[in-house]
Parts: sequence; structure tokens; C-alpha cells
Amino acid sequence: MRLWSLLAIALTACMGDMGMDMMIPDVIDVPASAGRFDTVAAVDLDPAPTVVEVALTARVADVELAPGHVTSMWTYDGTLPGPRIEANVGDTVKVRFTNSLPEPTTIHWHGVRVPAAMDGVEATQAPIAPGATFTYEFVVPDAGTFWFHPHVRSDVQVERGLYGTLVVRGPGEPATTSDRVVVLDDLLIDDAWSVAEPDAMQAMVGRQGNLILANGRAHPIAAVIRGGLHRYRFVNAANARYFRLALPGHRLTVIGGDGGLVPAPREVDDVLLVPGQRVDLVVTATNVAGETLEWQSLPYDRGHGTGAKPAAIVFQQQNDDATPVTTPAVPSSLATIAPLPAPRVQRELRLAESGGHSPTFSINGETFPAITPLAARLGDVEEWSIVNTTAMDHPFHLHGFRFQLVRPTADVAWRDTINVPAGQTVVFRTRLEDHGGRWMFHCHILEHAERGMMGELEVAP
Ligand SMILES: [Cu+2]
Repeated sequence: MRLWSLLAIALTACMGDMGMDMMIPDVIDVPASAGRFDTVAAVDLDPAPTVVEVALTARVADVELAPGHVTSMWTYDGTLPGPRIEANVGDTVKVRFTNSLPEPTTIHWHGVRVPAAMDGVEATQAPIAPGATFTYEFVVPDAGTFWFHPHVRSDVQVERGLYGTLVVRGPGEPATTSDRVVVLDDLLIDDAWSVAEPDAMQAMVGRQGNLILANGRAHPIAAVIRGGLHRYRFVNAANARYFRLALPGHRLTVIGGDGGLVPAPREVDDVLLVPGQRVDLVVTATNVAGETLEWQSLPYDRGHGTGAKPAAIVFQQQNDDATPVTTPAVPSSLATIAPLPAPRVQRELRLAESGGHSPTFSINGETFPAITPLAARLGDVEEWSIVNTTAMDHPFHLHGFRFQLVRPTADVAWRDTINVPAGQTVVFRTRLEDHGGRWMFHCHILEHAERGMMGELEVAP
């Protein structure tokens, strides 16, 4: 055990909740560096225009997180993030997956409305053993920015680097100067830049790291075209860190969320992105040649003293010095989404925690895997009230189905992950459409999910 952990345990033992604050380490300041910024595109092996076939291997690989700092990670195809799979709405996606890791794994397609057998959870799929293969195959019904990651020991496997993205394009995508994916993460590393071993004490607030990564690198530089309208599809792949994104001095325009484009663009100063969520933003680059700007994550209090940390740099945006381009306009209308009708079923799910040296978490008093699946019927509209009885926020994620917020604000934009603030209640509606079977829902702070804040929904056809 490292000195840092011993110190934290000692403090926690004698200071109670005050000690919890000590579990949030300071972020390491890394100088900006040039090099690859964008994620690596997956190669489509099938010439048919509506089939995207990808070979994917999970394996251990050395990754240069910053110049001169190489870390052994668990990766998809040796890159961090894993490959970016690109498809159009209605395409068939086939992923021939090989597990070359030292332990079993699966792939969960976060936000994609796949058949239950393709969802990569243990209720529907035995974990893929080391050396074994499995082909995931499904149609992608919705446009949006999705991501994939293991659903076995996810707190450990995702932390070590197993995540990649799936971008599905539909008709009516707005014209932009660039369109890129930015996967956000943080790692807890030691002095040698190795990923620190999991520590039970960190489970309570979720493992928050000391190294912030954008597309697998610490403080990289995103080159942008002067005057251009730049689209960023942000994904929060961190175990527990909430990113409150801002580009100081700039307004951000939100054009999409978890489930594709929102009805109309919305200007904000900053945007909160909780683990599992995605947000699509456009930003106009200024006219200043060579100008550099820092994307930051502003302080946010998700409970237990997490708000005390200063803003952290996420990546740098740098204008080129060529002649500025003409900035495309942002359309005033982006998507038409009908609100879901009144529900046939209403449910209440109460999130709870019990502290101590081995914290456990529950939903309606049950701690996964000792749970009773909720019984539901295919085609029904349901309204769920997620009641957070705890002193910290929890990002709630539903598999298989997308939902619309009812409270605290009514919003038709499709989501699959929503922050439920400490002591508050969030209400959403979902239609249990297309795919019967057994589906999971859970907190997306992965230490909480793996310690019981997880349940199942059995949707009968
Ligand atoms: Cu949680």
C-alpha cells in the first residue's frame, strides 16, 4: 500500500467525512504538447455501404499519455481511446471482438438501442474469456455520439483504458468546419505514471484521478481553423469525475446530447458532463492567428468536499494562421422530437448508500446482485422518479431505452444518463420500445455500480 493511501485512511478514520475530502487528489499540471489529438478511426472491413464491420482486440499496450511518460494500459487495439466506429442511421454494425486481456470482459454499447443479447451485460452474456472471441452485431437506429466499454469489473477495466466511441450520423447534420470526438477521462497515477491499484477507500466518492486526459493524452492541442465553426462531441468516460466544461471568454452552443441532436441550439457559459454522458457543442474560433485557449473543467460540488478543487485544464485549442474561413451559421432548428405521452406505469427508485470502510450502495433497499428485477411490458411508456437520498450526486444510466426529462425541467431531448443531485429527485419518461429482455440500470460512478447501485428491468414481449 502506498504512503498516500495510508495517510488518507488515517485521516478518514479520525476525521470522518472531513477525511473523505482527502480522497480527492490534486490534478497534476502537464505542459501542452502537440501530436495526435483526434481519436483513431476504425477500419470498415465490409465493402457493403450499409454494413460496418470492424475487428477489435482488447489488449495490454503501452500508451504515451504525455511526452516522455509511457503507461501500461488496457486498450482496444492498442490505442487510447479505442477506435472510433463510424456509421449511418440504419446501418448494421458488426464487431468481431477478441479478448487478449488477462481476464474476462464484455462490450456494452452505451446509449445504443441494441437487442438485449448484444448489450454486453452478464444477465444476457457470459463474459468473454481470455483468448476467446465474440461477434457483436446490431442495427444502429439513432444518430448520435455513443461509446463502448466493458460491463465486467467496469470500475477497474474502464479505469485502465477500455473505451471507444461509435458515431452515428443521420440526415440533417449541421454544416460545421470540423466535427471531432473528444473523450474525457482521468486516471489516478503514481509517481512512475503507472495506474494506481484500486483502493477500497476511494469507492465512497468514486475514484477521482490526478491526471486529466482528452483523447488519451494529458493537455493535448486541438488545432482549429481561424473563424471556423467547430463541433466537439464530448464523452465523459471517467469513473467518477464530473467535467464542467468551459472555454473562458466564449459562449458554447449545445446542439446535441446523449441521443443525438436537440430540437434547437442553446447557448451556455459552461456545461456539466457527468460520467457516461455526451454533449455536442459548437464553438466559433476567433480570427486571431495562432491564438491558444484552454478548455477547462470548472469546480463542481458533487458532495463530500469535491467542490473545493480549483479549475483544471483539459486541453488546448489553437488557431491556425491561415486565412480565416467563413463561419457557417448554426441552424435555428435541429431536430423534431415529440414528447412522450402520459405513462401507463409509474415507478420510484430510491438511491441509498451506507458508508464505512467498505461502502455499499443500493436501489430500493436492494444491493446488486441480490436484487429482484422490475417487471415491465414491451411498448409501455413508464415514468420513473429517481430519488437520491444520499449526500452526493449520482449519474443514473438506463440501458436499452432512451428517456425524456419531466422534472426538474421538461425536456424532450433524448438521454440515457442523467445526474441526480444529492438529496433531490429527477423524473423521466421512457417508452420500452423494440427490444424486450433484461436490461440494467445503475449509477455510472463505476465504483458505485460495482458496489451495488445497480438493478434490472425485465421487459416481457
Ligand atoms: Cu453513484
